[in-house]
Amino acid sequence: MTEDGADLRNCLFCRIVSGELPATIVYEDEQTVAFLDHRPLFHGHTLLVPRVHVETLGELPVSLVGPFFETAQLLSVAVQAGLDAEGTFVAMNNRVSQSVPHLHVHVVPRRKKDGLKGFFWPRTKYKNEDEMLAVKKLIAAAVEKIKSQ
Ligand code: DGP
Repeated sequence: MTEDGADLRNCLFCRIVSGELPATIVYEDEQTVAFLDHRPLFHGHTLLVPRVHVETLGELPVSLVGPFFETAQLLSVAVQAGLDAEGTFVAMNNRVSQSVPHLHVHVVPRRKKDGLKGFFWPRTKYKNEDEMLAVKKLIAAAVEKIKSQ
């Protein structure tokens, strides 16, 4: 564990936060980083993580809960606006069904009749890096717009 609370040896998302591994980052601030899920439910599916390494919401220091969910709130508006969606699904697995043991909130753009039913969700792909970058720009622009209002 580093002084900043990162687990660079074992944790995939700590390595993304540190910049050691690539990711398409849509937003970052002092306490949080948000990047595109590489196997999205829909384009724009974003993962929000705290910079410190904790596995579950229950382990997040109380002082970080506010900043963390303020970013989740921002992204719930920005992902919807950026992808011109009708709503969002905001969710978090804690241990069960959690495939990466670093706390993360999923922010997924939703539209009526988009096919998401129950928890057997089909995944899509980005065609290439450019397509992923274009989606990143939509969300980043929406974040900037919202923050300047
Ligand atoms: P969960 O199953 O709730 O723990 O969600 C983990 C998500 O993380 C899953 O939707 C796929 C995503 N994911 C896993 N590895 C990587 C990665 O290396 N890069 C990116 N961008 N996303 C990842």
